[in-house]
Amino acid sequence: MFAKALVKTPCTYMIHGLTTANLGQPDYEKALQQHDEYIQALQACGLEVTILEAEENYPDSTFVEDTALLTPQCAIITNPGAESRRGETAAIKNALTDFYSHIESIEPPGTVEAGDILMVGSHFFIGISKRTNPAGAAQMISFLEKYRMTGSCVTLEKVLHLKTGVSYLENNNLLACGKFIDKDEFKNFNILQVEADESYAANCLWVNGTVLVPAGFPKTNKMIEDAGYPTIEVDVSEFQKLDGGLSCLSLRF
Ligand code: CIR
Repeated sequence: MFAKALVKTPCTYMIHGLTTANLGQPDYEKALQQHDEYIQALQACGLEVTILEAEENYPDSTFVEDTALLTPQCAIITNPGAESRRGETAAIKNALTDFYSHIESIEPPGTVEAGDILMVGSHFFIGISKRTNPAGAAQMISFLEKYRMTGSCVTLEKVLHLKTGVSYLENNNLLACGKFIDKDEFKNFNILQVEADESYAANCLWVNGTVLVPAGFPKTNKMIEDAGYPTIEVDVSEFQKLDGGLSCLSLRF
C-alpha cells in the first residue's frame, strides 16, 4: 500500500520535451488541467500528494518517476540516460530528504531512468534500454541488496522504458503488450494481454487496489475491471504526446 505521492507541475517548456511520438505538440493549458485531474485520482486512492513547483530548465521534469526509485527502505536517485534530464534529480533529491533518511545515488558511467524499473514486492525488474545501461543497473541491484531487496535485468527492444510495455497490478497480475507477453522473465505471472491497438494502455498504475487507466482505451479498461479491479480513467493525452504514461507522472511511496 502507498501513503504518499510526489508530483511536479509541468513547466511551460514541456511542449518542447523529448518525444518519438508523432502526435503533435502538447497543449500546455490542457496538460495543466490533466495534471490536476491526475492528482485528484491519486488523492481518491488515499494518497497524500506533494506537488513540487515547475522547473523551467527541464522540459521533461514533470515525468518524476524517472528520477528516483522509492522503496520502503530507501530512495535511490537515478542518473537519467537522457542528458537533458540529468539536472532534474537535484530538486527530487532535495524533496525526498523530507521523507527518507536513507538516500543513495546512481553515479556515472551508470545511467538509470526508473521508468525502466518494475517493482514486484521486494524484487525489481530493471529494463536495459537506451536510458538505463548495464552499469547503472548493476549499481541499482547492489543498492537494493544492501537494503535486503533484489533486482534482475530484462533486455528491451523498441520501447522507451520497461514500464511502457508492462505494469504490475499486484496479486501476480501483470498487464503486458507486444513482446512482453511471452517474455521468459515474466512467465510465472498471470498475464493480462493488452491488444496492439491499445498498447499505450499497457502503462497503467495500481494504487492501493484501484487501477488508474489512461482514458480512451476501453478494451484494456474492461479487461482490468473484469479481473476484479475498480478503475479510474485519467486523460493524459498531452503527456502521451511526449511518450509519457500514467506511471511517469508520480513517485509513490
Ligand atoms: C522522455 O523522453 O524522457 C520523456 N519525454 C518521457 C518520459 C516518460 N517516462 C516514463 O515512461 N517513465
